[in-house]
Amino acid sequence: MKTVITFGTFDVFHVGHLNILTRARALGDRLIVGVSSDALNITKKGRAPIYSDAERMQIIASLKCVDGVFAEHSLARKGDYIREHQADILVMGDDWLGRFDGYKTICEVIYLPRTPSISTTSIIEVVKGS
Ligand code: C2G
Repeated sequence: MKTVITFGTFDVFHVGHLNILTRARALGDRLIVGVSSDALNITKKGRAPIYSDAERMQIIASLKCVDGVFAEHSLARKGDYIREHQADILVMGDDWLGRFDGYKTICEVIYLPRTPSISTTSIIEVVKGS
């Protein structure tokens, strides 16, 4: 039984998010997703996400490819989350390439290519401009 773990904000859920989650799940037998909390986003990006963490977790938990979700409160606690969920593989998009190599001592670390031409930021820009 191989457990895959991944992390993200997944704000204004789009097909790029779905693609990485589907591909992450295909690398193992179960997929656990750490959804970053609103407070973490305010620290990390200087603004709250459009959707609250409760809503983002509800969306992610409803996906066929996802077996469990939890709130990610701190970027620095990734090692604890990996151990708590007994993850064998950490998957991240390649915008994070190399950033999590330190966890290779406790699990396999795989970076998957991002889906081109779509992002939460670009969706927000289009909606704002309309
Ligand atoms: N992603 C993707 N293709 C896109 C957009 C996003 O593959 N077009 C991936 C990202 O690479 C990431 C995941 O979807 O692996 C979630 O993206 P974000 O919501 O932007 O997550 P981020 O804010 O980078 O949070 O601990 C790490 C953070 O919580 C990651």
